Amino acid sequence: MVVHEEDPYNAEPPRSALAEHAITPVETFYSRNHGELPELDPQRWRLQVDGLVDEELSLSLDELRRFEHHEVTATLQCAGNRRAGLLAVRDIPGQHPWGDGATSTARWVGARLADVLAAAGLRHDASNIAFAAPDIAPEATPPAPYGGSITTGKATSPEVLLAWVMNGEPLTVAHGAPVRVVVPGWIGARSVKWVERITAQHHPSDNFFQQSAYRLLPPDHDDPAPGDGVELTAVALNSAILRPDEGAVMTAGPTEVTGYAFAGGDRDVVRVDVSADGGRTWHQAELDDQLGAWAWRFWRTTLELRPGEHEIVARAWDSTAALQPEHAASLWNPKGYINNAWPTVSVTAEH
Ligand code: MTE
Ligand code: MO
Repeated sequence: MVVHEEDPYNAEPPRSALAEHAITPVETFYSRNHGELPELDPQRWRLQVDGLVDEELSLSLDELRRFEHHEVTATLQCAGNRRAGLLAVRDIPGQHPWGDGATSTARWVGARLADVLAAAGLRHDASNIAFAAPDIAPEATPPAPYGGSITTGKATSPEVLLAWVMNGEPLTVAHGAPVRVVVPGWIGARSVKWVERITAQHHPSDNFFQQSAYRLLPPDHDDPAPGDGVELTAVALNSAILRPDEGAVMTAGPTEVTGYAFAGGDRDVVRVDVSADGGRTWHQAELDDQLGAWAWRFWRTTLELRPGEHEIVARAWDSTAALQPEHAASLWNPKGYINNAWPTVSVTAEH
């Protein structure tokens, strides 16, 4: 793993490791933590459900597991994925320089959040569902527990889970044991780990990570106040080249190029183009089989590389016919979120 910080642990797999499996093994799955990992005792863990509900619930792990089990294959993608490409445009002090690996895909099993909310008698006037966790984030001012919220519309969609299984194994501590929220298609920040409380309310969460972090600010916004900018929800259309790696030196001739593309929200990736000449001419890549509506799509193509230097570029299109933006400079923002510019790698082909 490429470790950006040991404590709290923040790490991403190198491109070559991510490329190996469309379902990312747990040891390879990126880790994004804002505070020290809490070690919760599953026997004593309780999930409180409160706010705009007819009946407050306090569920043990066994009680949660009595709800119907559902499996969803979902990609998580941090809003800071590919931030390194924004740092190359203009520095962003104090933020991890994530490469293309702050995203991974797993098979999650859990109860539907919708079923738990229905059991509590969710009231019709609740517009947002907030999640609270016990880990304390020093970057909040003052230091505060992690949390966030999603709209009730998303929270009651069938893909949103309270998950306790990841790739067939109980969740590990780093990924949120005993139970985390999984919000497919939305930025990773909303998939709250170690969730302990779910609150139905009239407004988004007041938590630092809803009101101050994970918001898109205009480039000249130097001193943001809570609530400024746009709250990030669905993941933007994005892609990365995983093979060959940046700076690779290979023998000239047919060269396999592979990567991922992810559309976020309820959009799908419908086409990926790859260029060997910096974007002057394009070849359509083949898309691997779909893993489900909420997962990335691996793609591949073979380019004929003549001896010399080549700039390989990719670009994805989604089911709304949207295309990724070309340059990171056009989307630079003060916290370095959603860099979904065309990925490029420079390689050298030798005789
Ligand atoms: N939940 C808690 N309680 N604390 C956190 O720091 N990080 C969030 C989210 N859930 C976080 C959290 C962010 S920003 C992301 S991208 C995902 O978890 C990362 O999930 P992972 O570490 O399992 O990959
Ligand atoms: Mo994130």
